[in-house]
Amino acid sequence: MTRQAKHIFKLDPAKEIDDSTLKKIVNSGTDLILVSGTDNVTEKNVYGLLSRIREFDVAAALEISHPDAAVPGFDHYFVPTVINTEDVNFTHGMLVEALMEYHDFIDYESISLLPYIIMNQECKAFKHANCHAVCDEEFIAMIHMLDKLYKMDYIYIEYSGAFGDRELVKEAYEAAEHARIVYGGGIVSKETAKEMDGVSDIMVVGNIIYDDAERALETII
Ligand code: 1GP
Repeated sequence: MTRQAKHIFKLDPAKEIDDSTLKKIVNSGTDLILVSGTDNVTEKNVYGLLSRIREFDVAAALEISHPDAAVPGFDHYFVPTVINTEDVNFTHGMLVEALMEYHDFIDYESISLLPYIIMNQECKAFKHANCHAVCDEEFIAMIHMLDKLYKMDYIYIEYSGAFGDRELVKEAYEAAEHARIVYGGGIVSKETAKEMDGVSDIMVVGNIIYDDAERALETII
């Protein structure tokens, strides 16, 4: 289901969204609603958002930032892993800990690992996950590693809050033979969506939903 997706709206359970905006976003024709956030994600606000999304006919996935906020009822689950972190906890440390506790309850068929290369040094996640800046050569090596050695289904190139380096994203897109290239960051209009459309498999749109929902709708091209 999600491997075929082209466009994803990312909703943060800790942010307010009114009913009419939510209705427009979920009925927009997007392929997937991804519920995901960094701060203040709780079982209560994830469940609250899921029940509102479930009033409409759209696929919904949860990115599990903390096992305590893993809520049943989504169509799919993503577990993030950060590739350019300096801290092993963000690659697999927290994940191993979670599996020690929850392995018996997990339906592995409905979970995908989502490896992130976080490129925007100013974004919250870069600092939160103790990332290091990646040069172009290292970036492409990471793409080959994730695609050909780890054989990941997805590689998430994260520029959250900023529009990325299109040429570099294009190199990744051309280098990946198996993984779907997921691009996120600074898609705020039809023009920016069109620019990244030809160089990525899946486009993720976040902040603009909260800043200007009408423009967010234009990103579906
Ligand atoms: C954030 O990649 C997503 O995790 C989307 O980025 O908020 O900049 O659209 P924006």
